Amino acid sequence: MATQPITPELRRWIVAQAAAGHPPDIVLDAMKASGWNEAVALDALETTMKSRLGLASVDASIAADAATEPARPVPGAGIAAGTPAIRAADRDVRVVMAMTLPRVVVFAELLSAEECAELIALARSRLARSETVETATGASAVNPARTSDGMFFEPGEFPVCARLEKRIAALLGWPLENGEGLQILRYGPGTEYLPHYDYFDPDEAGTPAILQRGGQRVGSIVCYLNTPEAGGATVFPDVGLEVAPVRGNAVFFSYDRPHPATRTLHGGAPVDAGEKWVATKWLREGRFE
Ligand code: PD2
Ligand code: ZN
Repeated sequence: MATQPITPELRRWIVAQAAAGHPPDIVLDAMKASGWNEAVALDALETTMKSRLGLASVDASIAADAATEPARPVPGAGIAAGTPAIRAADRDVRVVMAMTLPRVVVFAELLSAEECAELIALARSRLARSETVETATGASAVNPARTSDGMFFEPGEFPVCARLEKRIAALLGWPLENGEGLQILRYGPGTEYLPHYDYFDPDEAGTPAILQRGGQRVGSIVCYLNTPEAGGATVFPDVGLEVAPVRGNAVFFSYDRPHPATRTLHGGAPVDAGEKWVATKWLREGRFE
């Protein structure tokens, strides 16, 4: 197929048509009417819209489907590797690595060793087999994909929770009120969390009820409370990324729409030896109360 350069003027025109609400087939017809070859016009249209959506490297059909969901503002948008340390309320936090698609940032020293131990001690007596929100019904249920034990703290339930929540809010520039309570998970040897998305599937019947409280999840931060003897990485299979679980560190990822185009499929790899403890905080687009 012949390629034709997409001039800034053409790009602006295509984006303006989309912004005015004209569907892609109408824009394509207009381009053909002004002399464009259909295949070349389609290519220009797709390339422009994907790049506009920040989806330049995802498959065209996935990008088109993703565009049916509006992009939402996300936490931590301005964070880049190379920033030496970020003052997050009461603590300096370092950026170990940052990437754009999926949007993932790894932080070092978000928690002190004492804070990790305190969260584990407070959670231990309240552990039960992990439940996840069933989007089909909106209720909590034991999920066979997740073989860890877990519990939730209420937001601000203990001073250590409140301190970490304030720190995360400052680090990511996201309102404290938009955060769910901290979830603590304990994985034993051989246990894992199979790959999943943290957002609520818009096609599931129970999702509208879940969204009434705070709207969609737009970000997750998984904080490592210990360093397992072996295994237990947080994995992003779409992009072959593995994040090592190191006590006090955290992996943050955001998703501006509830769609696989965000490439935020992720899981907890099996723990090969020892235990793995994490504290996960999910961030909603609105107030979670
Ligand atoms: O423990 C993890 O690495 C992990 C992996 C995937 C935690 C979560 N998801 C989660 O809490 O959502
Ligand atoms: Zn998850």
